[in-house]
Amino acid sequence: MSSADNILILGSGGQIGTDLVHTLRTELGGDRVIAADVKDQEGYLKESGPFFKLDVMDGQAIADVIKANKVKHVYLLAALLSATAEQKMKMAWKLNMEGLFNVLDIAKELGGMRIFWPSSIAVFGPTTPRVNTPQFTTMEPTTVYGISKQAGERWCEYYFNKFGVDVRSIRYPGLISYKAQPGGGTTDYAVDIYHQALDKGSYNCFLKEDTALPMMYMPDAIRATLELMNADADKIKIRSSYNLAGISFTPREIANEIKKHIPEFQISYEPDFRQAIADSWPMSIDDTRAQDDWGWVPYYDMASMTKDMLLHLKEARMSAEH
Ligand code: AKB
Repeated sequence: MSSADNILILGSGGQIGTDLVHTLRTELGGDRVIAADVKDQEGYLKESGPFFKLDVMDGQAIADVIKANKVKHVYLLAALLSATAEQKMKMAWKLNMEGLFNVLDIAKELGGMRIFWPSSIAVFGPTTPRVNTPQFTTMEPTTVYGISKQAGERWCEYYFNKFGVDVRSIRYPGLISYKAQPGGGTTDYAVDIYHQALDKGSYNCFLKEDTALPMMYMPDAIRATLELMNADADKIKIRSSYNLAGISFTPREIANEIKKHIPEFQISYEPDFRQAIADSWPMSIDDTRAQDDWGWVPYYDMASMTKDMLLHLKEARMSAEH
């Protein structure tokens, strides 16, 4: 991508988008990073660079922005996550698939573009080996979200093989961040627990205490995303989506880590429908292919993530008070 070319981030108001826009605008300058979201935004996203109110279902509007702004890289982050998708089945399928088709078709038509599309550990299901889940294995997802992500992976690979679309993807684990809250996921508890620990000193978890899930701190996830997008095309051997591992932990383990900083913190457990989703997903991930192909190495463990999360959330609360 030359310095005259620009980047478009669709779904920029969400959990990943908020951090990605921030990192890219800091690195490249505000003007080159176009933020877009179906909802109008306030503050940083609008003030630090161009912003468009865009629906990913509107392929023509996306194509117009891409053509008018010399966009070469597109990050398609708009999606309904696992818990919401179970409640809004048809809408989740439509949004998660049509948005992807719109962007892949634009890339196919215009040529010379690079697309990032997020997949998820939700592509795996109850028949998948749950510990150290391999890159290539049985994949029979039982959630609406997982089915849409698995189908999306097949389409990404198809568009690469048939039409040469340079599409790249990561199977994100649960993502933990302090800038923006996630919405509608099964792994969301691992963000909320930090907020509630600071605000109330207690947390009522919707998963059982021993439910291990793959997770990752957002700075690692953003770095992985940019390393994948900036890698030479010949290094990207997998065009469906890469397994990516960070940290695996249970609600009890993260609560114990928080207690090291907030000794009075209490956790209780009241599993709901999200328990069945979590039970169908891996407990840990083997990401050897990401390590070998484009050099992936995670930095954060549970202790360093917890220290950093609490520091930033405390700072945000202090600056909100003043
Ligand atoms: C979710 O919980 O739905 C997401 C995911 C693992 O993709 N965070």
